Amino acid sequence: MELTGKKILLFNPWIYDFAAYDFWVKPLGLLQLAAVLKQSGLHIELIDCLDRFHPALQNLPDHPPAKIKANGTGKFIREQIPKPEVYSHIPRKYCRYGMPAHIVEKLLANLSEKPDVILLTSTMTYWYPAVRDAAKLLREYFPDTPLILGGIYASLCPEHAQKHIGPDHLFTGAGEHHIVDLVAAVTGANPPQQRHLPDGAFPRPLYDLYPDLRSVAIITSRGCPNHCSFCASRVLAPEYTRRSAEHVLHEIAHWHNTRQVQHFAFFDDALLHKADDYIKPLLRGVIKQKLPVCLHAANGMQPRFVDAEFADLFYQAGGITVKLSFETINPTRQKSMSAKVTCQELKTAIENLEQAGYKRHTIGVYVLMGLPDQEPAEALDSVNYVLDLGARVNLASFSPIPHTSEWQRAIDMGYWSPDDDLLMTNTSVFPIWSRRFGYQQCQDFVHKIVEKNKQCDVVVNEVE
Ligand code: B12
Ligand code: SF4
Repeated sequence: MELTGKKILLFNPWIYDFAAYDFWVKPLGLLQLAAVLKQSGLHIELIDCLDRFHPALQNLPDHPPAKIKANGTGKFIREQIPKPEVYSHIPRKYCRYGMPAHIVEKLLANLSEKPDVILLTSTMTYWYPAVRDAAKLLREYFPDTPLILGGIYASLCPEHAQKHIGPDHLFTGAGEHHIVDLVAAVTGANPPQQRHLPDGAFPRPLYDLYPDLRSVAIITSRGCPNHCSFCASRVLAPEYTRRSAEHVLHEIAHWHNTRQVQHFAFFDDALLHKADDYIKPLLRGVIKQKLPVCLHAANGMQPRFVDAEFADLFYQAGGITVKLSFETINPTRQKSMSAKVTCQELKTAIENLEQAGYKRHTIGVYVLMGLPDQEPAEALDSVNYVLDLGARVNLASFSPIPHTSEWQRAIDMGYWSPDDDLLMTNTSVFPIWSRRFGYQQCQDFVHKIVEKNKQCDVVVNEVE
């Protein structure tokens, strides 16, 4: 049986959380897989529950059309849903963010053809109930269609995902080089002899699947050369690989020229790695082609590499969102946790950005709160250091991600158990500190910081 012509449904589930906000979010993994499958002649349909601009959402009686801020971000539609038992002590609304369920059902019912395979993705570990509900709904509509689950949650916690989601097949890790064979295997079709994706290559995500495309998420690499104790990057991608800067420049120009996309958000773990050979030539290309785009560094950039030249190029190329990784003022922890930044390096990076034309208060700096052996005073001192530099604080609450060394430390210190519900890895519930100090004390701490300076964004709350 031929693989060509098989029908694939890609499904990106909702977010279930206390808060969520659309920071240019796109299911990049699924879109990369879609590109590979399309090259092999398969027919692709996408239901992205987080697509705020889907035509099916534009004339809803209960919800006004999606608004887009000048920086390309915006609010999701949300509906309150019952709070899981483990969250009963959290005095906040728990919601489904994204397309209302009845719209998703309508899209499923109106699919042009019954799919031969469904590819379901997953992101944060603590969003698994949304993945479970998506799988249940997909099973109702297509009980005989094989359901394959992949993505970040599935890769970090495969046993949990197999038990709670119950897919027909569970896939861990990067999928580009395996997806065609996997789809062939589950449909009983012959795998193609020709491979369209050379080893190590990155497919260009298939954004063609969006009827109304307002922003594009870009990833230039997989993995990270650093090894921070709280991060799962190495677990997800043990090796660091990157596509060519020309390929990325072409992608930006293509979406701008063909779909008038203005906002491009980099999702890289380490965007400034080998900046002289990579991001700087890329930015020069954007400037040379006079592409009137807005660039967003969605994840924290390493201050050490924000030299005067990079700052200048990013500014000239349309760099709007600048986020820097700092995490803590504590020099011992800086060394033991990542060795990727010092206080002086942050100061110099901010000076370089200011010289390039950025106002200090527009520069976001990530400060981490809630590590197992961290006292609130350390987080407060870190916040004060950033505010004294005139920059904005992005207060990020720690999530104990399975298999990371900080997760192990939390277990060793008695604040965490491998049997704890993954819902408790949610940053909004202050996984470790709420056990040490109580949830309300953590909230008060956050509010104190917000009150101290309105320039301070709280990542756990800003997504309200
Ligand atoms: C971009 C990014 C963000 C963006 C967008 C997040 C989003 N909602 O999508 C922003 C900057 C907003 C963000 C924020 C945060 N993030 Co973040 N983020 C990432 C990052 C760097 C990349 C994700 C990505 O797009 N990867 C690129 C695609 C191509 O890879 P992929 O999705 O894995 O897909 C591949 C495979 O998984 C597989 N695949 C995927 N789906 C499927 C399906 C099938 C069927 C198959 C077969 C295969 C398959 O094939 C794909 C191609 O190879 C990851 C780290 C990482 N390296 O993955 C962290 C990560 C997901 N984030 C993390 C965290 C902690 C956060 C924050 C909570 C930080 C904080 N403390 O405030 C916040 C809050 C998040 C929120 N409320 O949305 C953690 C996860 C935590 C957890 N417990 O799950 C990660 C893993 C980083 C880390 N610290 O280790 N994040
Ligand atoms: S630099 Fe960022 S992505 Fe890399 S290991 Fe550290 S936290 Fe993770």
